[in-house]
Amino acid sequence: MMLEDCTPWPAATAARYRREGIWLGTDLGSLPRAWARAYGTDTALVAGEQRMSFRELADRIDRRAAGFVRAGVRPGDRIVLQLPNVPEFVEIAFALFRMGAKPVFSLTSHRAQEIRHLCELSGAKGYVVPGVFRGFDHTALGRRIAAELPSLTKVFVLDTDGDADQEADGDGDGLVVPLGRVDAEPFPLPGADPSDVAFFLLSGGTTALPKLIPRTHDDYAYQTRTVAELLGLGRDTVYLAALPVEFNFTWGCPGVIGTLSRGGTVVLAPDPTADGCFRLIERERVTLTSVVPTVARLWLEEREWSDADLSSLRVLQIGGARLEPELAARITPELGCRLQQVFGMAEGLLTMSRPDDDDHSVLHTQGQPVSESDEVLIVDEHGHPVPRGGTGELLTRGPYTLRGYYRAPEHNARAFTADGFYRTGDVAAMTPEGRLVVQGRIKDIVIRGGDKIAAGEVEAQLATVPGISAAAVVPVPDEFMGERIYAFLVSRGEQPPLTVLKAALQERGLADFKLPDRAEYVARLPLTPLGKVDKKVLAAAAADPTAPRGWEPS
Ligand code: OOB
Repeated sequence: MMLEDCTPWPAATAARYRREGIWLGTDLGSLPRAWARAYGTDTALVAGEQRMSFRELADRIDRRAAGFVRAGVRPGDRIVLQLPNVPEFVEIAFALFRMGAKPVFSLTSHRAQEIRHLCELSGAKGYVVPGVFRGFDHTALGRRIAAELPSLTKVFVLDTDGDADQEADGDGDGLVVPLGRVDAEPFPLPGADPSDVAFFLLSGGTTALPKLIPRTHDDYAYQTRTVAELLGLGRDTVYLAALPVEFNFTWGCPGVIGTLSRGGTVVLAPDPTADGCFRLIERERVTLTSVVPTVARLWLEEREWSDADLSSLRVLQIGGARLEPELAARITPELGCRLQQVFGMAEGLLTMSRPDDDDHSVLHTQGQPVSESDEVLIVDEHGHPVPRGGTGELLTRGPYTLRGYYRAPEHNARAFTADGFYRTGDVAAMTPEGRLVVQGRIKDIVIRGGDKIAAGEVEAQLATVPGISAAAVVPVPDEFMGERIYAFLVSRGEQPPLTVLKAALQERGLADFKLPDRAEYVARLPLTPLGKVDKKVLAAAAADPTAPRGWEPS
């Protein structure tokens, strides 16, 4: 049974996935104990000077699961999880799986706008924060949101300096709980239903507000197992989590879960900067890691200056945004490892090049779907499949692709076909050998250095700034970030400059990575014959700021 307000797979499809051994009835929360039995004192996690064995990890997870129950968290409760790449992220995510609560994976860069929305939409009972992180006080934000949302009754804090301890010592309302106290003698827990939601990922979003993607135990266990197998992971695998762990790419493609499942070691990097990651690759003899193209470019630049020993690195996975073939071609000669292109989405479908693919396919395609049960269609604007080799929108369904966003019936009616295919909003073609070539998008988002920004979300915020009467946001190509955020604005009176606009959006609590990189005032926005803002015209104009604005009154 799936949590309410989710869309389950049709019963016959689910039965087939079980019969065919795709869904094995695995409860993610039970994995760490099984790993501890198989891999015992081998190293599971490395973070800074800290090293944790599989047994230690499983013990900590059991204690934290019991601790959450003691703190009043119940099976089915949603808990927004916002932690950086620290061992506690892994402990807490698995402790929540173990006791049946459902973490909602948030980015550490999320601020008031995003967190309030996530807490409200998910009806979260708890919010797990790092305390003060990179100068931002997440605990204070938690207090503010709890004051607005009665459903939020616990803010769990990693860094217990000050605030949390004070309150735990007596005078508070029990809202703020140090994570150090989420620790109790383990007791038997029933375990979760494998067909139920294990956690929520965030969608890259095409709508003004981010959507929640329910991922079930069965579907995610299948995804991680399949990708780990495809890459031939084993006990000698050392995976570097360079990107944030809450990113689906890092968490399970094969990432953290795939590596641990095969008895490998996960090294948590605090951030993806080249210098730090190169030192970790050398020190820990890292064999596999995954980055977005912008990070890959930084690493190549740093490589020219660095004498770090990267010889242990066998495969660099690159995905999350379009990888320029020129950049792809530099990976093996300059970093000395194989390149694996990954096209993926939090919603499910993953395509990857295979270890034995020829060089040309590795450089120029995004590979094949990871599962034989992935169904992929390329359709024209009427929804009809195009002939092989033709370009169109990519549609997909399969054993680890969602059937509906959480609590979003209206959006779901548009985002899925009647027979359950998810409309990815990506434009792609299929080679005769069945490899995907991603060519563009029809969805209204900007992909800035791998971060996904829904144009509608930024537009809605800009429209609330005094002086602004209309706003349209489009991507503009950028050599370094892939794309940047370009805002066209209409103003009746004053025209606040970019710095003022950015400050206003920050003040409203929008995450920094969504702030426009450039703003241009125009007399009006161009419209399509149907009266919608013509984003094609705007994107072309953004790419060439000196070209005449043809739609403008002369
Ligand atoms: C990954 O997941 P999301 O959910 O942050 O973003 C998904 C979207 C895709 O629909 C596509 O528009 C874009 O990101 N994308 C790519 C790409 N990989 C993702 N566009 C062009 N080339 C690629 N290789 O980004 C994600 C999830 C799991 C693994 C890897 C990436």
